[in-house]
Amino acid sequence: MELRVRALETVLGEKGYIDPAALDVLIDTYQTKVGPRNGARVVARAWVDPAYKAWLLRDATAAIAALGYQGRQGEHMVVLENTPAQHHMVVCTLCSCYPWPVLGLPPVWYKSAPYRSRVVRDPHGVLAEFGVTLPAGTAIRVWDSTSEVRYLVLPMRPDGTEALDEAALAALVTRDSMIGTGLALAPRVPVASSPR
Ligand SMILES: [Co+2]
Repeated sequence: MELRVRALETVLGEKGYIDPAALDVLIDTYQTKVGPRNGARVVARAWVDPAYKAWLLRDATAAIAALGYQGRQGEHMVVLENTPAQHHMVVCTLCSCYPWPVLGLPPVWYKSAPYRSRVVRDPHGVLAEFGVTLPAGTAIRVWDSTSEVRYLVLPMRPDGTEALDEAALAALVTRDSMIGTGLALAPRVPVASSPR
């Protein structure tokens, strides 16, 4: 595959259809600038700022763009808020539609046929395979991405994070927690505080 891509790139370059410098910029963008850290910053902001969260749930595309994240595959964003009663999971049953500006490129399993077919039929089972068990009263809703609408899950803020600032909160937000196949991480608490 790598050789075929290289051959194709060479041919397209020689014919003048692509600019190798532009290609380098694109590759660098997706390797270093676009990724799940962007989405994590969006989630952390929503956790600390109720007005931002309301905006995010009302008009995700604009609220996310306000933090500087926009572009291809993120033109029409919808944010789904997880609550104790409702857990959201995202899939693209047709192919691999995914919100690039906030999550980067999709993981291999997201594109795999087993995930795409099974998460619809058995979301609890798929979630268990990711090591996540939800409380009995939590319903799961699965959202199918389309070529137009891309979803970002707003995971629940973990308990014991009241003292954390936005950057520390963002570090708890995993890629999977924003797809719905994971939860935000619990904060690392000090083992014991020293006597005063
Ligand atoms: Co797709």
